[in-house]
Amino acid sequence: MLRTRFTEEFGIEHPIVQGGMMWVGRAELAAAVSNGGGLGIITALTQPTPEDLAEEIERCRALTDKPFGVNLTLTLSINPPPYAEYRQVIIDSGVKIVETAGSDPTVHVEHFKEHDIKVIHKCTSVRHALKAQRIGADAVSIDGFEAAGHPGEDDVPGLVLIPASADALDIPFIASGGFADGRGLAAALTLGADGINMGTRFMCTVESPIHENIKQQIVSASELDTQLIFRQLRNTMRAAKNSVSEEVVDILNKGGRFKDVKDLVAGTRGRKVYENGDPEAGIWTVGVAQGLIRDIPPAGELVGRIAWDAEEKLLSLTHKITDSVSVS
Ligand code: FMN
Repeated sequence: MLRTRFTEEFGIEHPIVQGGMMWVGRAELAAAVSNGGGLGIITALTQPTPEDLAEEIERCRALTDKPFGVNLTLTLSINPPPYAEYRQVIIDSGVKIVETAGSDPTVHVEHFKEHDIKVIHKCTSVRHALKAQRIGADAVSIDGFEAAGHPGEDDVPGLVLIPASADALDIPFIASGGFADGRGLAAALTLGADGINMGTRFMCTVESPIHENIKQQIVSASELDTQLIFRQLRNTMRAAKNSVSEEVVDILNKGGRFKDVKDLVAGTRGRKVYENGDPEAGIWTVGVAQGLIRDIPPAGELVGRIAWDAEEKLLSLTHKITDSVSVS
C-alpha cells in the first residue's frame, strides 16, 4: 500500500484524486473513485443552483460511504455565481473535504476551516501554492503545464514544478497535469509529491457522464491533439484541438478580442460536446495525458490499477538498483 501524508490526512486508501471537472464531476464518477479508494470530487458549479448541489451531494452520499469532496472553482466574472450560497450548502451538507481552484480563495478557506473542512487548493505555481499554505489550506494540488483546463501562464511542466514544490512547501501536495497511469504516480512520488490528481484520465471511465463518442475520441487521440487558447488574454486554457479551437486561436492571433470569440467559446456549446458526442460542437477541455489513454475502465478499477502499478514500478526499480549494486 502506498501511504503518504495525503492518504493519512485525508483518510483515503490510495494517493489518487479525481479533480473538479465542469460537466463531468457528478455524483456517479466521484462515488466510483471514492469506492475504489481514491478521492472523488463533485464539481459544484456543474449544478445550476446551490439547491441542486445539495441534492447532488446527497446522491453521492447514497452511492458511497467513503470520503468524497466538492470542488468550488472561483472565477472572476461580471456575473459571478452565488459563491457564498454554494459554500454554505457545502458546509451544511457535512462534506469534510473541499477543493478550491481559481482566484483568491481566502474568504472561502476561512469559512471552511471554521467548520473543520479540509481544503485542498488547486493552483499552477509554487508562489500560489505558498500563498495557499499561508492562508491555511491543508494541502495543495499543483497543475503543471500539461494539465487540461487552466494551466496558468508560467508554462512549467511537472518535471520541474513537482520537485520545486516539494522544496518549498511544508503541507502535503499532490501533483496534477499529465498523469494517467502507475508510472506517473511512481514518478510523482519520487519527485516529492504526496499523490496525484487527474482529470483527463477520469473522463475516460465507465462512470464518467460524457458521451461514448468523446471517450472513444480521447482513446484514439494522441498527446499532440490539444490546443492552448486564450494565450493572448493571459487566461490560457488547454482544450481539445478541433475546428472551433483553431478558429479561436486564429481570430485572437489576428488581433481579435474576447467579444469576437465569445459565441465560439460559450460553455453551452462545450456542454453539448459531452451530451451529444460531437467533438466539433464547441470548446471542450482535455489534457495531453490523452496520449496515454487506451481504454475505458470502471473508475474504481482504474484507481486500484494505478496504485498497484505504481507500487510494482517502485519495488521493481528498488530491486533493479539493489541487484546492480550487489553485482558490481
Ligand atoms: N478544474 C477546476 O478546478 N474546475 C473545473 O471546473 C475544471 N473543469 C475541468 C473539466 C474537464 C473536462 C477537465 C479534463 C479538467 C477540468 N479541470 C477543472 C481541471 C482538473 O481538475 C485537473 O486539474 C486537470 O484535469 C489535471 O490535468 P490532467 O487532465 O492532465 O489530469
